Amino acid sequence: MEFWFSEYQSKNVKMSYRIRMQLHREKTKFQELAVFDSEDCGRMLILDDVVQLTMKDEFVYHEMMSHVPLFTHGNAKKVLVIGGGDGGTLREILKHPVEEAHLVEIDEGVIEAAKNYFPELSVAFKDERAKIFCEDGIAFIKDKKNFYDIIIIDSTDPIGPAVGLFAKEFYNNVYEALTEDGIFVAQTESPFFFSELLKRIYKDVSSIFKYTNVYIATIPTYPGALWTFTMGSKKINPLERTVDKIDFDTKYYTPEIHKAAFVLPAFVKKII
Ligand code: AG3
Repeated sequence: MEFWFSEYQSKNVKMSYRIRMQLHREKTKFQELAVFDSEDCGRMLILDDVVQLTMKDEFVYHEMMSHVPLFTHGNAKKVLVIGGGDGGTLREILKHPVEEAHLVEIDEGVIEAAKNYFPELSVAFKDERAKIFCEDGIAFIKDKKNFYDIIIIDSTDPIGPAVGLFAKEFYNNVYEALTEDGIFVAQTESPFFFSELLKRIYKDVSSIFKYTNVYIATIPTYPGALWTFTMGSKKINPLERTVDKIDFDTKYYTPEIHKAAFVLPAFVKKII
């Protein structure tokens, strides 16, 4: 008997995974959550039928979400992740000598699933520099002023509870919560399937931050495979920063990749 899981990558494109076993399924307070063990991609976390991560390629996304802003900043002490309840982004942040890494995840179910099924990611929760808040990130950030060096928005797609994390008003609050040389990064979807969204975000972020840059990575299990991250920086020009060396292990990120990631294909440049 064959058991397949499919995600609609767009209205007319599906990506399917052959599943070995369903490990968990529940309706949390906010969404439907599933953990599958798949043949070729290993364990996968699914929220509302959308693949959030697979063990095969999670390193690309989590390394690029974290190391690009952290090395661009160069001296981050306080870092905030909004979303990212699986712990993958936090794990990468904690490879840097930060003092505090806060994570605000709205859905406790995601944190529990990570603890039970993704120990390689949720290992980050045990670090004494990590502090986990089960709250709405939009409300959490409103009263924070001039506090975080880096803010990373590790959200789901802009549907359901994540819609507000793609709004201009939220980016304004992120700006206020950052220190004077602070940097923020958000995952901003595929330029193939979500070009309008990317365009709008770029416009909103540029109207708030001194520097706005998009960078890219290849993530085979996300729609379009080519994925964008949008960075807003208050003072540091990301394109003037070079990274000489890194003193921990990575699987995707290197100093060369850091530089190359800001080089955009012509059609992406045209979108933004
Ligand atoms: N954040 C979700 C990325 C969006 C995936 N979209 C999709 N498959 N349609 C990932 C959370 C991992 N920390």
